[in-house]
Amino acid sequence: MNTPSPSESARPGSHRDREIVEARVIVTCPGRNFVTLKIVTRSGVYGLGDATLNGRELAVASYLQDHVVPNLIGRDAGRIEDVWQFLYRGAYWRRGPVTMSAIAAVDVALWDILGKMAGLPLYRLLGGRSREGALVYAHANGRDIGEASDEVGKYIEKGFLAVRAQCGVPGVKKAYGIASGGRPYEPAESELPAETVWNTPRYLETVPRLFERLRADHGNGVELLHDVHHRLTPIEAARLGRDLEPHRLFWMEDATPAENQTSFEIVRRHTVTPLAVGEVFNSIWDCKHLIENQLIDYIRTTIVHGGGITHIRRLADFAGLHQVRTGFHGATDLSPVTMGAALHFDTWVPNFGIQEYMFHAEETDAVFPHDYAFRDGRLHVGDTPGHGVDIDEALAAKYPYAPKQLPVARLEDGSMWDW
Ligand code: GCO
Ligand code: MG
Repeated sequence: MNTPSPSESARPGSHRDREIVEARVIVTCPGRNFVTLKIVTRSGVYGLGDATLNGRELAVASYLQDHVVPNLIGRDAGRIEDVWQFLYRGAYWRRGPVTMSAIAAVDVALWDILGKMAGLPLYRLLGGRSREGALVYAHANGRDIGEASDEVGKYIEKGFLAVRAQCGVPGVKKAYGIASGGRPYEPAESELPAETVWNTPRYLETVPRLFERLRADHGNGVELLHDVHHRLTPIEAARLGRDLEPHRLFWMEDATPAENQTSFEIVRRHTVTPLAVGEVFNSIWDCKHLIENQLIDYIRTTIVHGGGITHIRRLADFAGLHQVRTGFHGATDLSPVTMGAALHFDTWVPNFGIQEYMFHAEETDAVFPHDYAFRDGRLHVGDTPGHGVDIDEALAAKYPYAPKQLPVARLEDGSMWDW
């Protein structure tokens, strides 16, 4: 390790000022669980990173607390790339959602520190503004087609230019994406997973009718999206994509599980409905074949589960070479810290497509004060140095961790299926 010269340590932002003196993991549940890493430098400047992995939060908290934090103390917070390589290559065990979420938390906290020390918002560190705001899509859902259409109408009235639509499927109890009891949709609702039942034929009948109705009710001026949530086989996904073509979707998301990247060749061969995938990926290697063979149109892997800004920037650049655009995951289980960092990224990245935006609960927003704001169908970042999201630790301490897991899905005969 280099030892800074006395003159260097006297300058603000010198190595000694940047030395990491403390890193702590904050687990809180203001409406839902979040794991946050706070890294503090000798100068008192701190940075925040999100490490939330829905339903598996404590695995990442322990990975950070027990295995990463001891490695951070004494390091130079300005060596963002070296710290990334140290945590990725140096762990020997590479990739995976737990590891990559932990690395992301460190990486985002260090970029936040860099911005604060430089007095610059994150998007300026990345290369500056490419657009005035990030186009976002909201989530509309309803128990049936009529209710879903009314919900889409409400979002259009609020100024949204793009809306994801999901509706109940006759005969399917607890369809994906449908809110119950007038509350916003939040899938991780019980300590042990809720059991849901899936029926592919009923679903394939319903979804094209939903979008036919949405176009009839709302015209072509709004972008419409749909999330299949990994439920179909490749050939079923191909058929749905084809049936949806007349309704001009912005994208069909997670049409089939994507561990086997070549399965998207089947979907692509049969439909021109644009394809989005990747919210469960955590590395460029999960989508290399999909991108270089132009089997998808949008990559959804985002900062928190994909190794932070340092890795997602590489992924986005690689995607850009193949005309694949970003469409970052932005469900409520990604904390405002991820949303802030993602919006700075969206403001800069040349091959930006769209950003998902589900609103956080009021308690969440109170624990994580932030400066991004919705205006005219887009989210706009502020000019606060760093990513612009803070944490109220005293308030966070009032919301203890509450274990919750995501649901599982079974077919009607009891076989496990993909949720
Ligand atoms: C989306 C996602 C979410 C996930 C959730 C899991 O497109 O927003 O599919 O709804 O199910 O993030 O934790
Ligand atoms: Mg999704």
